[in-house]
Amino acid sequence: MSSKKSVIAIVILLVTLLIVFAITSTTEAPIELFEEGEDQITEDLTLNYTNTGFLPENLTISVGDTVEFYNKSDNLMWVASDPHPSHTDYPEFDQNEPEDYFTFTFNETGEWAFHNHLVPSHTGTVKVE
Ligand SMILES: [Cu+2]
Repeated sequence: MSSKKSVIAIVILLVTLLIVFAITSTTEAPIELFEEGEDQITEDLTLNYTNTGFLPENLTISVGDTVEFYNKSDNLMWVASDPHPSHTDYPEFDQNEPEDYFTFTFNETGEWAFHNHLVPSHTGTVKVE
């Protein structure tokens, strides 16, 4: 009788451990994904061009980071560094033609003001630290 009871006790203990493990693993998994997920990193290095301008208007990144520009507006997007129209502040930081997607890796530290070459009043700044 007592051995049957200890078997039951062990089974209950194992089931309890399984439940605890299941709960901890399901609550920990999303947190881990949120902290290490690529989506969040990508989001920080993304600039969306909208009908009212660039969002966010100012972005701070680390040297060597790649920023992605997405055209979500009804206008054409041609990202280029200031000043308009010569783009001499950071000549490489120039899309050179209108495209709905532009990606640029910032290898120079500084505060780089830019604009949409086709709508120069739409401006932004990428601060590279
Ligand atoms: Cu320009």
